[in-house]
Amino acid sequence: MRRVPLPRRLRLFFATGVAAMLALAATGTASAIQPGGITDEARLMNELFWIVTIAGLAVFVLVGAALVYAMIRYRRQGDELPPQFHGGAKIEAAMVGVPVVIVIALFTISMITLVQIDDKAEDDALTIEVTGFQFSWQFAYNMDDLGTNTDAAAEGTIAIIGTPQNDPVLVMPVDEPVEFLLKSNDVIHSFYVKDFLYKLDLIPGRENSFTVTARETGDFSAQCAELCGTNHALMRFVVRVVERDEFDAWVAEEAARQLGTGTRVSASGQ
Ligand SMILES: [Cu+2]
Repeated sequence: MRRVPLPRRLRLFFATGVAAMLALAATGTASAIQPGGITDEARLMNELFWIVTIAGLAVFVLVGAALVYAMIRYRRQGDELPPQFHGGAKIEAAMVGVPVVIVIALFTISMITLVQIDDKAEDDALTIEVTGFQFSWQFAYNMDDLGTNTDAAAEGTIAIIGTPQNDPVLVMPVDEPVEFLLKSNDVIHSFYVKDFLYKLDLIPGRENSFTVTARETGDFSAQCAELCGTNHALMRFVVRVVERDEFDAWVAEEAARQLGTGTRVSASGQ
């Protein structure tokens, strides 16, 4: 068998390496363009993403470098059989030990992040009851459960009900924990707000909940992320994060409009 000369093998190797690096860079750029999220929870998840990505890249570079070194340094030098040996306690221990340490570290960091993200809101936090239906959303606010500034004696519920033609707007205050209670009366939907870096299913017969603290105001587009029927694609909505006083003014306005006439809007009705 004729040996392929080293320069050509090296060229092949580097071409493959450059292609792999370009592919990686493209992925990296896509992630860099992807916003890190607007909630405390999203930022924690984003941090975890970068920790895992950088750890993965470090392993890739170290293993790649060791591979290149071994390929060049120990390439076939001639027809003489190199020294043969069996086993290597130190190397074997390192090859088992290092990955175990990395896996334990990543598991621990992930668990800590998971627990922080799953942290439930205090009872006095604003609760928004989200009901998904074919094919839009209802967002209901109990007047006695509005977070800061709540009048515990207030009665009634205000609700924003969307239609497939008219995307509903979910209004929430910035800088305070908001709890979402997710329900469905028909099929499984999924509450997905890209800028929360989070989605959670709405399952008939059960109540899912999660809590976020938004840190940026603005309008953020969101949608159902579970194929739920013909008009699934029309199940969009907008999350509008506003300052607390703007939220209070909005609630007052909706309450006057929806409750002032004596018509009580039921949270469970569609
Ligand atoms: Cu849906």
